[in-house]
Amino acid sequence: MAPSSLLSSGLSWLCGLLFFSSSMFEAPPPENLPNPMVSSEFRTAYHFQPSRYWMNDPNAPMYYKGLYHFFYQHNPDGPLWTANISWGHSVSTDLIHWTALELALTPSRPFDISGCWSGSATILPGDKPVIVYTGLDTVSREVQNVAYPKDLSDPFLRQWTKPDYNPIIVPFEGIDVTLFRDPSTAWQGKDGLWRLIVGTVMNGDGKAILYRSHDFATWVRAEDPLHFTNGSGMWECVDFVPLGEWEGVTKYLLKVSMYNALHDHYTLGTYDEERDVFVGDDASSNDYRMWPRVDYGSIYASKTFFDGAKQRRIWWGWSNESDSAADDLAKGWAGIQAVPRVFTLDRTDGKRLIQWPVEELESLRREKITMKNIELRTGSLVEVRGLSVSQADVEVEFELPSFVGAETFDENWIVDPPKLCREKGAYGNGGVGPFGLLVLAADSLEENTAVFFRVFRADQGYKVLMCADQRRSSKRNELYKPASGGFVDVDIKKDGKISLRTLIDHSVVESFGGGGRTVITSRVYPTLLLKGNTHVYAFNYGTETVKISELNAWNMSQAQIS
Ligand SMILES: *[C@@H]1O[C@H](CO)[C@@H](O)[C@H](O)[C@H]1NC(C)=O
Ligand SMILES: *[C@@H]1O[C@H](CO)[C@@H](O)[C@H](O)[C@H]1NC(C)=O
Ligand SMILES: *[C@@H]1O[C@H](CO)[C@@H](O)[C@H](O)[C@H]1NC(C)=O
Ligand SMILES: *[C@H]1O[C@@H](CO)[C@H](O)[C@@H](O)[C@@H]1NC(C)=O
Repeated sequence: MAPSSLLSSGLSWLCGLLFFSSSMFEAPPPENLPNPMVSSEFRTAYHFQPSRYWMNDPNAPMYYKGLYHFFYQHNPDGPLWTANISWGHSVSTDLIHWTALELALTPSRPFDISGCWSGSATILPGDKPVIVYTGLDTVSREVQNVAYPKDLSDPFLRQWTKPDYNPIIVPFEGIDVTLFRDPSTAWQGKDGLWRLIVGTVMNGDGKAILYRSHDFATWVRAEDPLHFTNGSGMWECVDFVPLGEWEGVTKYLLKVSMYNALHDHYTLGTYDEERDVFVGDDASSNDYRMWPRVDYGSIYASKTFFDGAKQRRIWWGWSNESDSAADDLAKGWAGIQAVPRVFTLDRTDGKRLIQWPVEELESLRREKITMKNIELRTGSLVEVRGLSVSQADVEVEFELPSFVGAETFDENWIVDPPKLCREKGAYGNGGVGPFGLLVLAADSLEENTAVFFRVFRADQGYKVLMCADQRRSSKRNELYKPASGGFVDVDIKKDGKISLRTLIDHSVVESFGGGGRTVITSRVYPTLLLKGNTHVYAFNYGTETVKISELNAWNMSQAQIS
């Protein structure tokens, strides 16, 4: 949830309207062209979105009695964010095809009358789900509430009851009552007490405030937060979960949505159950600027849940539009979810998160297109033929036979990979790379989204930069078209190769580099989509030859997301 930034985007929409109306007096447009954004071509085919209107944060995902439940922040009255948000609700048997149900939570009681904001689900013993969510009360304080299913025999869990004893947690002395939200899934300690965390900020330091309860109704604040970092600003949508075992120790993931930058970051460590605190693996856990991002593109307010059916941890994340509020009003919808991803601990050294689309997504793949042993000399541009669609899944492995021409890395670049992507770009001036894919590309390449790698020689080994450059993604200038990027934590010299998987879905380009070590999601609106054909190309504009050992690509079917 990101109220003030959303409000300010509403404001810029107003300014846009004013500007537009005054300029109309001087130069009336020659014809009444419809807004191109209203085209259904920009709606997604296999990424989750409601049939219409606004969506933001994923809420309370869970697996219950054979069904996956997905809730989301939703404005049921329009395509813009408003304070009095409700919870949309859909169910699925496979995380791909969804059935929409009625709203699960709507503002209705004094403790949530101004909005039902984000929250999480916990499955209590006896297979009883409970939701804890943030309500905006009559004076817009952020308080935490519980809701229980009205009828446990209904597998769809259509109706939810809010007990009269709500709220269960209210803002405490010393914090801003409007910066205290997004309760996590609860977990039970060895002492039998339930625990959950809520995000806040105190004197500029982001904190995950810990609460304990014996009955899920009465909650007591712990003296110390589970974790905090100096100077990070407000923490939203905190997620604290076991990720996997490494050398007999359970590694925990702490994910925070950093409200100042509107980016999701994470750090890994262990859980000291005696002191009830998170202990970072190294000093970087205490410096939020060192935390890797979950996704280096347009993703925010993400959340995981444990899938008991397949014993895996699944992640959901919101991807907002890169157009304007005026465009959203015209097209009548805004916001999608990234493809659900499986979260695992890197099995090579236990040091990082690995993300990969749920295997169920592969059920949408159609006939396979394969290319093998293709040499990409400098300047090569090779089309992936048979993939002239806006719905595709492309997996490619690049082999790097030589590192001789690698550019020298300047250590100052480490802090700002997007800047490096912007300055170096996709189309030349390389050594080892730039190489990668141009997707949603026009014949003439005047529109394309470039997803690529560049390899640099640093003092200690090589650095791999992964970028998704949206700057040429659309001819429309008024769109948000950043170059996004992050480093890929791999030993590229030892591996001698690197993989890239890119999911293309109309207005989404979601890319997994180095087997899911670095992920970038972009929202793009190519005007050529409205004319039909789009292409996928593999390219290499570095001086060193790169080889595609194998490329597999599929057209993707449409998922049913009603
Ligand atoms: C809040 O929601 C109600 C019901 O959906 C709607 O009628 C009303 O206009 C909304 N108010 C605001 C301030 O958005
Ligand atoms: C955070 O800041 C406080 C006060 O400036 C300081 O005492 C403390 O050591 C800092 N903590 C970390 C983890 O940097
Ligand atoms: C993928 O879809 C496009 C457009 O419908 C079609 O032209 C192409 O033949 C399909 N490719 C394969 C491999 O089926
Ligand atoms: C998504 O939209 C872009 C372009 O308007 C903004 O720059 C981002 O801040 C915004 N992200 C969120 C989480 O609202």
